[in-house]
Amino acid sequence: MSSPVNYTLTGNIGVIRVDNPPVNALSHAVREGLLDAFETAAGDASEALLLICEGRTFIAGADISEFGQPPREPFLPDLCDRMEVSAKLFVAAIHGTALGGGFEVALSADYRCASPSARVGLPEVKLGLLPGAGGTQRTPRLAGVEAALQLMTSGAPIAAPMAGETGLVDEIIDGDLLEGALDYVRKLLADGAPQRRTSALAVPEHDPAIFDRFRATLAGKARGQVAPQAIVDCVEKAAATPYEDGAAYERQRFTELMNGGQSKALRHFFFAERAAAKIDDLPKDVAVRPVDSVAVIGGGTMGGGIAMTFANAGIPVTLVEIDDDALERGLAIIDGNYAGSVKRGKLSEDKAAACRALITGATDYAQLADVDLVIEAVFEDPNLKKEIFAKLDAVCKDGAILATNTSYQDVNAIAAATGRPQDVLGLHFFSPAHIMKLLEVVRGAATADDVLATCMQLAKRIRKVPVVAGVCYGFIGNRMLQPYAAQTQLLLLEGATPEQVDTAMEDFGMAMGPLRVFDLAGLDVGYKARQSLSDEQKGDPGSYRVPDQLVEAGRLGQKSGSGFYSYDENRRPTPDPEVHRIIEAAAADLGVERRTVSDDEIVDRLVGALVDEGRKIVDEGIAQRASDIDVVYVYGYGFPAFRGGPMFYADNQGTA
Ligand code: 3H9
Repeated sequence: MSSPVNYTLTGNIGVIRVDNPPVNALSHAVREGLLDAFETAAGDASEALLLICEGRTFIAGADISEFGQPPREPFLPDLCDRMEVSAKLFVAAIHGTALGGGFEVALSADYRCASPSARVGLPEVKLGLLPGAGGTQRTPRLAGVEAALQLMTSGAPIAAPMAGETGLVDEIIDGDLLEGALDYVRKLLADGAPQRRTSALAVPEHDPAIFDRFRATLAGKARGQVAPQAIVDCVEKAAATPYEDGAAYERQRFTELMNGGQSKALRHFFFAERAAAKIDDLPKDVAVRPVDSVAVIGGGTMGGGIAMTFANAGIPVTLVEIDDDALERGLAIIDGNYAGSVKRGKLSEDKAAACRALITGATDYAQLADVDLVIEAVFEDPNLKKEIFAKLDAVCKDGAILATNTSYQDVNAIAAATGRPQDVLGLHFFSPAHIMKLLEVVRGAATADDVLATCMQLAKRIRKVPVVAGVCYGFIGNRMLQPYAAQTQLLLLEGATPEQVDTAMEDFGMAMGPLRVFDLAGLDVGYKARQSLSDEQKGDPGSYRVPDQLVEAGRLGQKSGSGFYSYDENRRPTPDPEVHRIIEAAAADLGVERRTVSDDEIVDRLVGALVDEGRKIVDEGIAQRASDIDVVYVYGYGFPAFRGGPMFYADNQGTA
């Protein structure tokens, strides 16, 4: 088999090319190929070496699919050390993304040049790891302690020009990268540029208190995660000891993390996210429909967020409301959201203005005659939705995709309101829609393959993570929420308090405890939904008695200043004795004897409720695979990624 690494001489420059699609990951064969190239170069006429990659990117990291298997030499840290001591000037030329081990290879070069569009980063923390091939030791030597900590603990890549400012990249090359990089190497040789071993540089001056500052911030921001704290330890070591000692320490901590549960879970999640984008029974060659214009029906919080999502991806959007007043209100919410993004530094003023300019309003369905995709986002009234779809059927062009953002309703019944059910599907966004990454793509019984394929591809364009769901009440995520919510209420009756349940779940890693979530969403939403259900449909009275009584007492959640908690003007919750009394009275009334409930029981029963429903969802074919459920819960419901999602978590608890 031919090597994925090729070495040729171009004049006096030895050019090493890595060609290992799709992302040039550092598989065993690539590591061997790189070592061979360096050995060959050591004995030939080359005066300098240039490392460059074929395809869409520079090396995007170690090969994650090899993790967990017996390691095979050459090991990456040794390879980086070997490359760094090359007797010949060594330059890396970066395009696409130089990530993780890939960027660590580049850090072992004497100099780095990059295309202006390239990005560099050390995202290992997102896999529950730390940069394990010298990255924690070399990065602070080049960029300083603070920039290094920022880069590695966030895992977010930075643009090459910014990397240039921090000293991680030496030269930005416009135009053809190979030609430009060869010229750069020739210039370095002509100038007599010295070899510059990153590991031999001193770590720049810094405030020693910075390490504890990062530790404290990360204890909040990355609650419960071990890798970010280990990264801080390694950088502190880099600042305090010679490179060799720091590198040995990094190796030890990397191995600990690699063998730990959090990294296993996060690696599972990495592949789960990518598997979710694949639809098993869809032919590979389905041609997708062009989507160059979108309409959103309904300018409420959800519709506005959806409109922003498309505009932010450069796709023009028409926002449709019933009259001018409603339209004005909808557009004003969008204006407010963009102003907020600018204020928080998430968007530049120019970018926000350009995105906002892509959103126009309409009150007349006739204006939707030419759009490629319509997303209905009005409130959950099945008859209204059907009416809207019948109207869309009458005005939209042939081939337009008609989607509903319903959270619960029957997508097949909505599709049946049109004469083209093959063009109809659900696109279920999560609130706030312009921020949350999850998109449930609900496949109706008649949804055409190309409609589905188009929406899966479109999801990536609008930077969402799509998961396919079949039609059932609540699809994947909200269907699982029902037994979770019911179990939460039973725990309260049996003896837990709202604050105990929330704290136990937040300590487990949930972004927010269930009762705080219910208060945020508004307790009246569920209350209203329950009014149309029979007693049998409502299920165990214990699962809704307390929330019903809270609503009847005017406690609707955050918006009314009280729900399961009392809220101050900054919406900060405090436990409320009145709620405890309501719970105790409901328990007495239902004949439930209260007892001490442990935190472990809370976690077991709540996660267990999710998993049990998740299993049914997979068995019924509503989800394609268990790992899709993990993706839904992490991206849509704040389940901790470092536990891999509910299904992975359950798999790792043993059969019992
Ligand atoms: C590391 O480097 C540790 C070292 O510090 C120390 C070692 C001792 N390995 O995401 P995409 C696959 S840790 C194996 O859809 P995009 C991916 O599964 C690593 N496979 O493309 C998918 O396969 P499939 C640090 C990988 O264009 C296909 O490539 N590096 C790897 O949207 C396309 O991926 C990272 O964490 C890999 N490293 O995004 C970077 N990367 O088609 C992880 C990708 O069968 N990668 N695949 O589903 C990424 O962030 C994105 O893939 C990237 C491209 C931005 C590069």
